Amino acid sequence: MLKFQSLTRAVLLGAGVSAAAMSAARAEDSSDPIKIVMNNWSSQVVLANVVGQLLEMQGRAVEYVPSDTQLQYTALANGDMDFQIEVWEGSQAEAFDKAVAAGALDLGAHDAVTREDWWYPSYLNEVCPGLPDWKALDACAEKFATAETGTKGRFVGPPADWGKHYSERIQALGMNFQEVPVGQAATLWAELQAAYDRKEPVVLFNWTPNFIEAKFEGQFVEFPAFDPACWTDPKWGQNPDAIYDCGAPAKGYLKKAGSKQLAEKWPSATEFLKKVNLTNPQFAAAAALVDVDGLTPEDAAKKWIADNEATWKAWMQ
Ligand code: TMO
Repeated sequence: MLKFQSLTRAVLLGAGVSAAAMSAARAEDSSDPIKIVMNNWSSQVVLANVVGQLLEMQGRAVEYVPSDTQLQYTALANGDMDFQIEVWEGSQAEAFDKAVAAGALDLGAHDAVTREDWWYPSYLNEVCPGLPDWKALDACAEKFATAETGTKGRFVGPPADWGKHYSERIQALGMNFQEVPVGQAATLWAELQAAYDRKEPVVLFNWTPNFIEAKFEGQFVEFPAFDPACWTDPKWGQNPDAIYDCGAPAKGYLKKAGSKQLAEKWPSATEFLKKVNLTNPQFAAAAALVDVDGLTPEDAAKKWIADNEATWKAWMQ
């Protein structure tokens, strides 16, 4: 512990952060632990640990709290949890907006640009002519059929708590597909790997930034372009009686969120957390440390901190 603290001090002094400035900043803040939300995909878990370890280096207390992707926003609005490093527009915008209206904090956007949607390996471009258009995929549905889905194509969907509306989309667009959700992210990648090795049809939920792009060649399916009205106004889009008849945002934001009490109890930590800002390659690299290299989230965070010193030093100024 002593060794860790003196190491920490050396790192911060090396980062050009004076010891006096650090303790003055901490003095304003509560000594209660800042509760950091943990979800169930790799970049989020690693970067939650990165932020937690950086806060600890500054002498602050943190606690990691696992949470459901949608329910976390009620917890942030209530002050039961304090910080979320990854707010994805494509899956969480609705729940996030409600939380902000109820008092949670929008702590700003990362530089990263995101997309979350149906995705397939590029070798299928020859199997289903017209891809990546969704109509071409739909016309090719029977190639994706399994015993489980009968004559319908199987779409390997995300875990239920990720806030997607794919069964509704299938219905709204009248597609000949059925969503089969996985229980956890690792199953998505196992399904992809198994099909990829045999060049078999597979269409699954994926997102960017992710480690996938460094390992597999593939593309997102192009659905009718997203418009916010698609999520709220049935009349919008090609199905006049249904919402969700569109794709997810193709250039979605990735934001950070805080509780209201974050700014009240830890004003100086809040200033630091507002400065946290990551790029697409940095998110992808965080995921790869777990999904490719097999590190634990804690060790992945240590490695990420070692590999990205210039980035986090800038947040500490
Ligand atoms: C929120 N996620 C990155 C899993 O789509």
